[in-house]
Amino acid sequence: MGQQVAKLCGGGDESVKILMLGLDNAGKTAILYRLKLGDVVSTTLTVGFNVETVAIGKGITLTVWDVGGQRQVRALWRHYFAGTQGLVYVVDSTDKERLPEAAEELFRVLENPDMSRNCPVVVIANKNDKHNAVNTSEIVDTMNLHSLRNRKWNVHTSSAVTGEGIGQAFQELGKLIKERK
Ligand SMILES: Nc1nc2c(ncn2[C@@H]2O[C@H](COP(=O)(O)OP(=O)(O)O)[C@@H](O)[C@H]2O)c(=O)[nH]1
Ligand SMILES: [Mg+2]
Repeated sequence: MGQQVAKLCGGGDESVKILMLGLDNAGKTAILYRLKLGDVVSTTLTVGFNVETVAIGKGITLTVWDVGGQRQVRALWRHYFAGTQGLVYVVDSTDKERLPEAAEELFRVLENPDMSRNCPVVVIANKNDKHNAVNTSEIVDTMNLHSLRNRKWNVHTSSAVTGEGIGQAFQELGKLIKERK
């Protein structure tokens, strides 16, 4: 799936930076392994800030970390935001209670001046294999995603357990990145 993602998101001559963020336990690491991209390099820069990075094909990097919690590590975010072409925001769609917190953190990321206004967002409603997963319209409403004006965004369901929906979510991101160019 890695090669497919590389093709979708551009790559080749220019470098493409994609971020995958979300609250802890949303399923980011599981999605990363599902993509079978090769080596996942983990770096802990400071307590509570564990960054995972993988190279997808030529010139494309996918960088992952947990948002939420520790305020002091947010100062480190800006370093990763500059030049980001696509954001994948993973939510646990069975954790209804934390959807408002997930939304708050997403909006905080998008408000950061180092995060380009052009950067499209694909929200992944993960854990869709579970019976108590809420549907995408409930996620859109609860997270108030319609307020994301002037930015390309979309929501896709996925399961990192079955693999369902992950390819489509990255396909959508690739499409939004290309539309923006
Ligand atoms: N049923 C189900 N469990 C999942 C899914 N994705 C992740 N998990 C589980 O949820 C937990 C947190 O996943 P992880 O990838 O570590 O979340 P992260 O903190 O966002 O990196 C783990 O126990 C995973 O096995 C999914 O799509 N379906
Ligand atoms: Mg993780």
